[in-house]
Amino acid sequence: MPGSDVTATHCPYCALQCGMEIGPELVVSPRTDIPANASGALCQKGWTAGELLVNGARLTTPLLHGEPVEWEVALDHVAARLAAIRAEHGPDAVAVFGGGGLTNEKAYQLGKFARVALGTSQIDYNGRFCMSSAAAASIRAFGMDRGLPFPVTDLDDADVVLLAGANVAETMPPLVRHLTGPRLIVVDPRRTQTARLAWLHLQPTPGTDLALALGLAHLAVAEELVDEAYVAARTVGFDDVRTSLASWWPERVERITGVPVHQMRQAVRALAAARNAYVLTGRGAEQHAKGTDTVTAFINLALALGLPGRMGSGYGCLTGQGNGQGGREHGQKADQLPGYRKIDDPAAREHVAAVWGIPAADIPGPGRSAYELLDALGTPDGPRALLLFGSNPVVSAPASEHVAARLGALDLLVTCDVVLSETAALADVVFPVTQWAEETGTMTNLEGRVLLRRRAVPPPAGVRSDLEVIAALARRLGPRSESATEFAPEFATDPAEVFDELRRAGAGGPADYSGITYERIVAETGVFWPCPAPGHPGTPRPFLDSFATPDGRARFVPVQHRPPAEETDADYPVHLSTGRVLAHYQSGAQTRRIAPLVRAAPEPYVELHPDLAERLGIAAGDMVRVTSRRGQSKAVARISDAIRRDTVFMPFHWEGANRLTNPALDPVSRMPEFKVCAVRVERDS
Ligand SMILES: Nc1nc2c(c(=O)[nH]1)N[C@H]1C(S)=C(S)[C@@H](COP(=O)(O)OP(=O)(O)OC[C@H]3O[C@@H](n4cnc5c(=O)[nH]c(N)nc54)[C@H](O)[C@@H]3O)O[C@H]1N2
Ligand SMILES: Nc1nc2c(c(=O)[nH]1)N[C@H]1C(S)=C(S)[C@@H](COP(=O)(O)OP(=O)(O)OC[C@H]3O[C@@H](n4cnc5c(=O)[nH]c(N)nc54)[C@H](O)[C@@H]3O)O[C@H]1N2
Ligand code: SF4
Ligand SMILES: [Mo]
Repeated sequence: MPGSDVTATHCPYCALQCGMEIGPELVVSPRTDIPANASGALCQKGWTAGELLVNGARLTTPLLHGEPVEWEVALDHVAARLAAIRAEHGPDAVAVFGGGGLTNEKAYQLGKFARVALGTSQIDYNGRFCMSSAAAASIRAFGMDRGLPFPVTDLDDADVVLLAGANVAETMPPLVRHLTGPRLIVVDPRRTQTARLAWLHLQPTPGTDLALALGLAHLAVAEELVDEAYVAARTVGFDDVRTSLASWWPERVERITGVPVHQMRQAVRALAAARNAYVLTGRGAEQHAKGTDTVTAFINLALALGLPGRMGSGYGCLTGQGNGQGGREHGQKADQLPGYRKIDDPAAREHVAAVWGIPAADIPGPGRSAYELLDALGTPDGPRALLLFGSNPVVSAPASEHVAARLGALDLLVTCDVVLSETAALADVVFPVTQWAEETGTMTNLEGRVLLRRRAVPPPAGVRSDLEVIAALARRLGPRSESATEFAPEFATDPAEVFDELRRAGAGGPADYSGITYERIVAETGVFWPCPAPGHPGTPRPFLDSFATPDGRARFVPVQHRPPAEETDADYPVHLSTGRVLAHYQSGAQTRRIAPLVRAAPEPYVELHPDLAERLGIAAGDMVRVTSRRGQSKAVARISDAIRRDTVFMPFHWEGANRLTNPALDPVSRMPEFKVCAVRVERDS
């Protein structure tokens, strides 16, 4: 147990939410009581996380047009501008953008702030860029979206795990310790660190996973590997899917994906022969304009093999951000109310409105999705003001130059951040806020385990918490003139108080936290939702008895392959894919300010195959110009035979990669196509 000068908390970064202790001098060490990293592992980012707390780049004073000002001046200015914009253009002229790194308490409060204090329908968050396609597919198939509907430690005992588009050796290194037993099948256009650990590496052309999953399912049917008893007992809709698979014979799939038929056969046979097997998807398969259908095709495969809802087997999505799971449950999403309820469900509106103390009619309807919201900023019908909490879209949104231009067209841009990110640098007002170990709050990790991230150090003088900023603005805005209520609802600033309200607002919804308390989280090393009552043990494996559909059965949904939104042609002959490296996190706002991480990964680069490089006259270390229909970006050439000849790869942790990416959206999830577009690659002479 940690001594009094050591605080048990969790990592500031990814969805694994490794347990860590922060000791004197801000030394970070792994906890051994949190199952995800009980082996004592942390990644490079985790080990160096203490530097976030002492970093010289930290903001400690509000900025108004780039100049330091007093808090009251900045808050008064923002509230007055918001009130004026709302009075002139209506409540939807003010928009809110949140993030999956925010605690549950903040995500909840942000949703309430938008609907109650601002009265706007225009709120969404960066989770649309992350796992929204997998969430949509899981809801369609299982009636509920809990990324992994099982503890990560279940993976330890698997015989076979298929990882489609996830490079966990770089994105969640401690997870690899749960994957050393099983045979790994990795689907990735690059021979990544993860693919190097694999028993079988399938290396498709980017944007063809849907065809691949259909081909694998076709083979399962053709080779009579379908678990007919499971399909009959636990699912509906298989006949239509069986029919829809008929045209996806393996030779055709090989032509589309480039994956040899014999490798597809090996993969399906291994999965079917295993006693315990998992199909897991990451962003590589999901961040496409057909991501929802792609995940659906992988779920269909898993269902045909009888995996989901059985002890020791299953389908799961590897959620990414620190609170990627909880961030999508409590109402910062355009179409959602707390408890993972639908905003257009009359019963949900009544329940939440009662907790908020307003009439249900006062809750605005669903608004625009993240990219559509950014795209509408400053247009005649779009929002004129944006409040941004915990995201850096100038670096992380697709078609980022266009997004920066839209941000520039606003009458008012306000950000809350810990550093002056590229987006904060464009803002009219920046509020400096507390971060992870300076405040307490709950995070729900990729397993659906609700964790307590505790305050370990006092915040620097001058900063306030996101909750305090929200409360201060709400107080200044007062009651809405167009609302039926006369009083201004309260916005608590104590995380524990907000959590209690969140539990009430979400009670009865799919993501029911009402039985979870801070005390229980500590005593039980986390509690899995749903946990609908104080005495309820929590639900590590929600689908063992039945799925969350009305009849308890999983749904097979027929889907068909289609090409990427943008195909290569004579002008843009190469596929670009994007993703992550070990040392940096997301837009890099935090990690590009930490010296050891910058040493490990100092600059943006383009990875290309030696044959492609030779054809283009490019040598290792050359400056390369990459051009798409959206824009141009320069980066250093890295030559590697780990990537396909028809594809180049760029990490998106620096401004640049997203100038190129295609904002084509998935029709269901509204997820942009980050993982494939067409580019031209030239040596920068
Ligand atoms: N180091 C680090 N770790 C992180 C993060 C970070 O920024 N840095 N972010 C966190 C977050 S928010 C997330 S969402 C997760 C993401 O975790 P991952 O999904 O593992 O990360 P990515 O690198 O985006 O994508 C994974 C792989 O998809 C491959 N890929 C590209 N195109 C395709 C395709 O068309 N099909 C297939 N099958 N694969 C393709 C890429 O080559 C890449 O190796 O990581 C989390 N952990
Ligand atoms: N090309 C390409 N683009 C991508 C992806 C890709 O694979 N390829 N992946 C997408 C994915 S999966 C994701 S999740 C997004 C993420 O991209 P972003 O949404 O930009 O995420 P971060 O870089 O984590 O931004 C978080 C910001 O919040 C700040 N911050 C940290 N803690 C707090 C806090 O407590 N409160 C507040 N107010 N601020 C805080 C940080 O300093 C940082 O500026 O990028 C997406 N963009
Ligand atoms: S794997 Fe994720 S949670 Fe664990 S130390 Fe690294 S960034 Fe932190
Ligand atoms: Mo993400």
